[in-house]
Amino acid sequence: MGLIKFLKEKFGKKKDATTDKYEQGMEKSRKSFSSKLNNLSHKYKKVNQEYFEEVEEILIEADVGINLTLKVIESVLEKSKKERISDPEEINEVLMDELFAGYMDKGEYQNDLKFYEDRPTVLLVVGVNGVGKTTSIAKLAYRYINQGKKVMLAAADTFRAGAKEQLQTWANRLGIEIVTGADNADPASVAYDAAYKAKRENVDLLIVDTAGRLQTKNNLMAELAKIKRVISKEIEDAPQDTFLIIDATTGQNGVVQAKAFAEVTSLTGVVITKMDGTSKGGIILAIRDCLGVPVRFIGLGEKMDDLEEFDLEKYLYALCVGDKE
Ligand SMILES: Nc1nc2c(ncn2[C@@H]2O[C@H](COP(=O)(O)OP(=O)(O)OP(=O)(O)O)[C@@H](O)[C@H]2O)c(=O)[nH]1
Ligand SMILES: [Mg+2]
Repeated sequence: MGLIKFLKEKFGKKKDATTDKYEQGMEKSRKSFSSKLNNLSHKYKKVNQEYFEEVEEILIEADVGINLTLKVIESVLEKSKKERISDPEEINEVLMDELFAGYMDKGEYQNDLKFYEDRPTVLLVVGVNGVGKTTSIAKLAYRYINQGKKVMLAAADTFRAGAKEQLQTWANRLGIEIVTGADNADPASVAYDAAYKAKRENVDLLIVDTAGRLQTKNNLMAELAKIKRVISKEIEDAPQDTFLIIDATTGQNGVVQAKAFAEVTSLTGVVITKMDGTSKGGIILAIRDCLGVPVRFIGLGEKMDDLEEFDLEKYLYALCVGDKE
């Protein structure tokens, strides 16, 4: 059974709350992507060179990225020849299979954070300004508070005016502790204080916000390395995770940012925000293809509970199949 059929069977009949959220949040992407593919399969009776060229265009327009697009088209072409498939709808099934395989081939992944009995989990959050860093930190904190975890925040972005206050507001709203420093203080000193405190107060999760000044690559690299070093002095193996926040509406620019950050520090995951605000939902596949790093969570709206653990099947369902108009 092809992937589209499988997804229809799995999610089409009885939908859980998260599938519903994916469907609603990705409405713009779906309208653009799946309606274009559908139109194409009505336009052509049999696939030919032009058909594949049009599919290529659709994938690129959806921000799947040129590399992955070319790879996927090549495998679809190969399969269509080998298995003598000429029906456009069947070809679209093969296309979906290839997109799915392209993500999975990059290796095993677990999206949810891991917690430890004997020490806090520390999550370092990086990303340029305006991408939804603060909101995503608040959403992640909210998620784990609801799971009964003790969460603490650290405002290690001491550079940008107002960053501390913004995070403080969220900490107050969520009723959790936050560690801050003076304006322009060494971010590593804030991170160290927070790690020290988190360990002694038996915190389950410490989320550290950082300044994302990509324009000074070497400084950023040194700053993040120092933050990681001081945290690991207090807490073994910490930070266990480093998430990069990427705004889906920035398209290929987001992919460029991701590459740049991957050069300055090792990332364990990406959070894609504002998926609800773009019609180019393919960026998730492009990021995974370029970095190999999994997309761990996606932002599907502005509300606190509009952050979902990334699920490849639900994502592809919402992108290509879902029936919500
Ligand atoms: N629709 C939508 N809006 C989002 C999402 N995530 C964040 N936003 C909005 O994006 C805007 C910027 O979010 P912030 O969290 O302040 O971004 P930031 O990266 O912390 O920004 P600076 O601290 O100013 O650099 C806010 O208006 C958020 O409500 C999302 O998943 N969907
Ligand atoms: Mg912010």
